[in-house]
Amino acid sequence: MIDLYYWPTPNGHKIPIMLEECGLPYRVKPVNMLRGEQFEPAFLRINPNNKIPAIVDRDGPGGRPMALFESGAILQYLAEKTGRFLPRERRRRYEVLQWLTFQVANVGPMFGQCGHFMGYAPRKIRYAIDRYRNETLRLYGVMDRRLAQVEYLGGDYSIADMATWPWVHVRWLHHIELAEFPQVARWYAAVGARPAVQRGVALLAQRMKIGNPDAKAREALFGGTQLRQGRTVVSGLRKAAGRRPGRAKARARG
Ligand SMILES: N[C@@H](CCC(=O)N[C@@H](CS)C(=O)NCC(=O)O)C(=O)O
Repeated sequence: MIDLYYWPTPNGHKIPIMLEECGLPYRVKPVNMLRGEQFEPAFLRINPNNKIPAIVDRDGPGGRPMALFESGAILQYLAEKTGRFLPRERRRRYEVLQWLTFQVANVGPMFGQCGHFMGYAPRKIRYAIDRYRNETLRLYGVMDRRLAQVEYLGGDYSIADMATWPWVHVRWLHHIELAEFPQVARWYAAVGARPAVQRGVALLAQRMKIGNPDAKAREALFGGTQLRQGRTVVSGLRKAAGRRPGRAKARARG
């Protein structure tokens, strides 16, 4: 049995999609990140980075429980556990891992910042919007050219597609028109037609509140609770910005 620490967001969706594809038994442990549940000590012991998704595989390696965070690592773990959606042959395996890494290192962070500055930021900052939306458009171009050569990102359908599809699913947040990216549109429809993908993305869908955070959600996601996970608070950063770099660093450490 796998415990899935989850909230219905693009990063969250990846894991139930894979669990459904593999037919692995799992139980959902909702972590309401709009109410700060990602900061509860019990969850921080599973993911010290206070983010969903995370899993605890009760039947981990050696028959002992295994806790895991970071969606890319979880997808790889589940693929190795089941022998599915990640080829064994090294050349094909690394092709998939390369596109999985492309998602976690590029698509997630850039689309995420694009959505943040376009939809969530209290002030609309032109430079930030242009920077992240242009990066988002550039990454759509990369995917479109790749998908003109192959059917799925990693060659055959794989964990790379499961990681990327949920981010294209919320493209309305980034004002993306799929008609401009015909190969991505073809791939998006093919992946979205899979029953396991539909079941995965439907998990807790009624609690999904992307793009419209209330005051409590803003505090949990972007406010003081986040900053208190580190050692420096915003006012400290403001003060430090006026000091010479060496001193500011020393003070932040001290
Ligand atoms: N690199 C991480 C990103 C996870 C992530 O950003 N999760 C977001 C939801 S999409 C989250 O839990 N945010 C809550 C917070 O930052 O406190 C992964 O791929 O698992």
